[in-house]
Amino acid sequence: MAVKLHRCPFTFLHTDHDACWKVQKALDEQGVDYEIVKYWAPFRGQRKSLIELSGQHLLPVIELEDGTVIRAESDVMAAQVREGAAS
Ligand SMILES: N[C@@H](CCC(=O)N[C@@H](CS)C(=O)NCC(=O)O)C(=O)O
Repeated sequence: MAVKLHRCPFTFLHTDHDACWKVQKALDEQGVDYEIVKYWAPFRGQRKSLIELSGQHLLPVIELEDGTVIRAESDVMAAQVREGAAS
């Protein structure tokens, strides 16, 4: 199983105002091989599988190959990725 980035469906902003993009950019910079899992459900209550996985409803979430789930403020997640947390 590859690393999975659970994220919102669109990252067209490509700015640091987009929490999902910030983390995806850090994964790209680190050369991490990952799969994207998009959540189309617009409402928090509809993200049942995300809540089951991570215990909360916000994106992004990183799921490591060993099943470890990483969810924190996106700035913190990006820093963790740059420190090698997903490598
Ligand atoms: N401050 C949080 C914001 C996270 C956030 O709002 N993520 C968006 C996707 S980019 C989301 O899940 N929005 C849906 C919602 O608020 O229910 C962070 O930086 O991680």
